[in-house]
Amino acid sequence: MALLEGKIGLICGVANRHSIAWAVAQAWRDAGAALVFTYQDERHCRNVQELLAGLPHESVLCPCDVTNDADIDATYKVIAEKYGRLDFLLHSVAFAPRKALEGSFIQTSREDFCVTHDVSAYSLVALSRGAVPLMTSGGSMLSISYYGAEKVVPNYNVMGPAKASLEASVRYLACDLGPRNIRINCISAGPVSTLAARGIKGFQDILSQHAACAPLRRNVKAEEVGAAATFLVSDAASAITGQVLYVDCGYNVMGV
Ligand code: 0WE
Repeated sequence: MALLEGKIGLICGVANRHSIAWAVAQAWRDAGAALVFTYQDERHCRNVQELLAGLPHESVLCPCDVTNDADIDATYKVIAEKYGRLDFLLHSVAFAPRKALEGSFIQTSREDFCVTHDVSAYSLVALSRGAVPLMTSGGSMLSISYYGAEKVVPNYNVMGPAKASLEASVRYLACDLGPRNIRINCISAGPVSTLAARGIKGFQDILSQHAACAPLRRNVKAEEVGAAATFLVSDAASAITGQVLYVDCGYNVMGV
């Protein structure tokens, strides 16, 4: 039997076929899960619809701006009505205003700091709280982080503190959710060439530097994040919660 056969997963954060969320969705689907997808706004709706058209089974699609509590409630209402329960949640959402990802961190405005933390970190707290009533027989949640949470990566700027907040939130959520047999972890992924990443000045240099320095001497493939995501939500990881799992070709262990 496939690893996730008969399970139901919610995927937040697919923008297009390059998204890490899409790689995770394909891995979970291949492992037998039924999936519900959210999309950010009308601009992303068509993209996600087109991707889902290529899937063998019908998937549910809900609009959900993660900064809007009513959208989050509506998403869980759809899941409650269609399936009556939920087994997994993927949070693969981040945003910082472009101008905050250039120049120096010290120049970050209050507004840009708040928006970045709201979209990239608080949204995990809101989404996980909404999922709890549906995870009646335990469950597993997963978010995606990056090394900039713990070390300074030039231009990652306010996203660094936001990912640090995300990782700390995973630990605090693990404590709150553990008694219900709900696990939550995150994957710290090496740089992947997604829509969000391509918009960044010097991203190609980041990719080459990563490949040159990582022990495996290459970059991470989105499918490798998907494979680790499948492991983390499966019963094979039943005693793992509150963790950051590095899927980065070993980059984080290097000193120089
Ligand atoms: O978390 C990320 C990307 C996050 C991101 C990217 C953008 C680009 C376009 C958040 N918000 C925006 N807003 C935009 O307007 N990564 C791990 C990829 C990434 O982003 C970087 C990196 C890496 C790696 C930004 C600067 C330096 C390195």
